[in-house]
Amino acid sequence: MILLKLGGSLITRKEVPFSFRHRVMRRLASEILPAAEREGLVVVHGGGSFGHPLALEYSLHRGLSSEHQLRGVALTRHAMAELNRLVVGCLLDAGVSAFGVQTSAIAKCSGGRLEGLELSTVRWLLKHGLVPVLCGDVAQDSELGACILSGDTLLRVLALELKPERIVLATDVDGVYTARPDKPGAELVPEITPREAHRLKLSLEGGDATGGMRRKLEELLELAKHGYTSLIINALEEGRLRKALSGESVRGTIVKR
Ligand code: IP8
Repeated sequence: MILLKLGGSLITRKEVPFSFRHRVMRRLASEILPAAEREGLVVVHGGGSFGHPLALEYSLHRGLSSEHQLRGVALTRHAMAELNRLVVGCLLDAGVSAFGVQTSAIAKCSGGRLEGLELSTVRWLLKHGLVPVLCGDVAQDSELGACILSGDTLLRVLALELKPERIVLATDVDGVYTARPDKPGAELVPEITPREAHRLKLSLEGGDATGGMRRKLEELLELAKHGYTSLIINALEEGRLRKALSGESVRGTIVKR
């Protein structure tokens, strides 16, 4: 089984609120189809310019402290439902039997940490060869009232539960860099292990409501400690996602034990 995360900055234009990259997602869907036909597949996608602007505007990543934020909770859920519908639509058009699963209906958090994930629907879909499509979402939180659950955290917990053979994070950059990728001298780090991670001088972008590349790497390093290897790739490069999903070696960052 393969676990695939489609980054929010890959499938949306991050700088333009609510702008879905239809053409990119249609191509990604056609690259995903062979993997979906060959083996089990679970897709998680991020919030991009649908979830993050609202989460930040209503400070949902800090939990609930005022009534005014309730509208933000509802609007963020609505935005993520819309993005999920668009992703699932492209996958269906490409021939993938995709099935949107509402993350906020199956996740329980506490203090911003994901504590429980009710996976019977996901297991049922996988058993019958359907492709569950989950997303980062606003979620119930027993301490904070509500929180923003990142698709990267969701990916880590799904991996520990579903034990995939392959984990691929498709983003809009080639992988983890030693400095901001647009800075002169920035180099792609081809492989990172938990042991070496603290020695690498990485300058990682935080920035959005859930911590950007830094959060991504932390979650993957945690998975590496459990023996899972994952691969971060730039899926804006045509054909790279298809190759990564079939296990071919491609440019990117491998995070492993
Ligand atoms: O983009 C965040 O998911 P991520 C989801 O995977 C929301 O961190 C609602 C902002």
